[in-house]
Amino acid sequence: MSNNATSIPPAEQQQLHDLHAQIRHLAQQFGFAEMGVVKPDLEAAGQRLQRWIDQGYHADMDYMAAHGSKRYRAAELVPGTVRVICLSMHYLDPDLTTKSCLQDDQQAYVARYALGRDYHKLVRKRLAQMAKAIEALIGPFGYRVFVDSAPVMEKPMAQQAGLGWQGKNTLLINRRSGSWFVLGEIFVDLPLPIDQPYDKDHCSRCSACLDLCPTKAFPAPYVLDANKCIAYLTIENKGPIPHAIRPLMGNRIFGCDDCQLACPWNRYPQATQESDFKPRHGLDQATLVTLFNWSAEEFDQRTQGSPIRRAGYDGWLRNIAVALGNGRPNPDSISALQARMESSSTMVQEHILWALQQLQLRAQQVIPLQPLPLLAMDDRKLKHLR
Ligand code: B12
Ligand code: SF4
Ligand code: SF4
Repeated sequence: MSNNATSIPPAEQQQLHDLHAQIRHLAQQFGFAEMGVVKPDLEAAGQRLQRWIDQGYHADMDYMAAHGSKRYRAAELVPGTVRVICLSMHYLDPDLTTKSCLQDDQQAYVARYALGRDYHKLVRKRLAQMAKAIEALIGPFGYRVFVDSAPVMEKPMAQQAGLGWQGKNTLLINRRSGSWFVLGEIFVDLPLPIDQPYDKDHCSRCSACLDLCPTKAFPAPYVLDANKCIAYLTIENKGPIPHAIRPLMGNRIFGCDDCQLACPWNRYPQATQESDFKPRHGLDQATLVTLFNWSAEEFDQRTQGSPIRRAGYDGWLRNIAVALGNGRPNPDSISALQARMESSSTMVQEHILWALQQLQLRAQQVIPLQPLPLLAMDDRKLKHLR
């Protein structure tokens, strides 16, 4: 840790040092796994972001290009900011059966972060409580809390705060606990001592995430093309899913975790302490047909406070139709798809038709079940996954 604020009198420096220690303690109390303070300098990350956008890798996420330099200059986003407190919270429920879910073509796979309560809500609440607790220690100060709720480059910022390194899968990874966590920040006007950046990269010669991504969405290590990423296509994308990608999605209906499941740093993941991340409505065990049969009202009611709401009902049906089309041709799937045909939007109808066609071709043994690259991985490397 360094003070990096030589103009501050020594007595005040000591107070800030003590405050830093108190904030670390508060972070633990509020359920955060890691905490680090940074005076962000994201100019290099900002340049890479611009290259990424210029190459069109942000797909239709116009908001990624909309805020210019605010995304990598903290003081432009929140004037007066001199430090950012970066925090991480684990979300993986240790009771989940992930491998067996991916292996079962009749079951729905929902990204592990999205099975319970929306992390944006939970983390933002904790950040606000933590800022209030700091206020109780030192009196009023300037702050704003964010959790993917503003144009902030959260991963490079957290790397500079010492929370981990950005792996070849582009996610922030912590050497002790892997990558099953989300990030949040408190922008403050306090000249707190800063933590050391995490300058090591433990990816080394590994390329498991790149090799096992089902859609080959990484044009190069450390660079993701969202146009090909199942997480983008099932969550952010409002339009149709490209035909070439559909057969590669397996049963993933909301988000994708393969590039984390493949990562050796996730072999001993830290479990979440939050009951809010426990699966709701049996989403971890649900069949595709059950979820496809949810009415618009059921979708609305069951996704309250859940990140799944972001896909919208049409997106939800679109995604599940594709997953049904990737499975074995059984009578339940076929009749569920047929039953939805008339009442659905043109976009969903097109996906239903595609799915029915796939099932027919599979019934005629013209096309096989598509093997998932992750599940072809050496069993010894997957033995930590249930
Ligand atoms: C846009 C976005 C997406 C997009 C694009 C993802 C991406 N990699 O950019 C989509 C929809 C695909 C997505 C998917 C997911 N996301 Co997302 N997403 C974001 C968001 C909003 C912005 C990320 C961003 O700035 N992308 C722009 C690109 C340019 O940035 P970058 O990937 O960091 O790129 C860097 C590297 O390429 C690097 N680089 C380039 N060349 C080189 C070379 C070397 C040698 C090195 C070292 C680096 C390097 O420089 C770039 C800039 O630093 C953040 C929240 C936020 N506000 O930051 C969440 C966030 C990254 N997502 C998150 C999660 C959990 C996911 C999913 C796991 C969800 C899921 N299970 O489906 C997947 C994972 C997919 C993946 N492998 O990234 C978490 C990640 C937590 C973590 N441990 O890292 C975040 C931080 C949200 C949060 N608050 O916790 N996401
Ligand atoms: S989330 Fe899935 S599709 Fe996207 S990069 Fe990772 S493995 Fe590939
Ligand atoms: S799978 Fe290997 S290359 Fe990919 S992020 Fe993990 S350690 Fe790095």
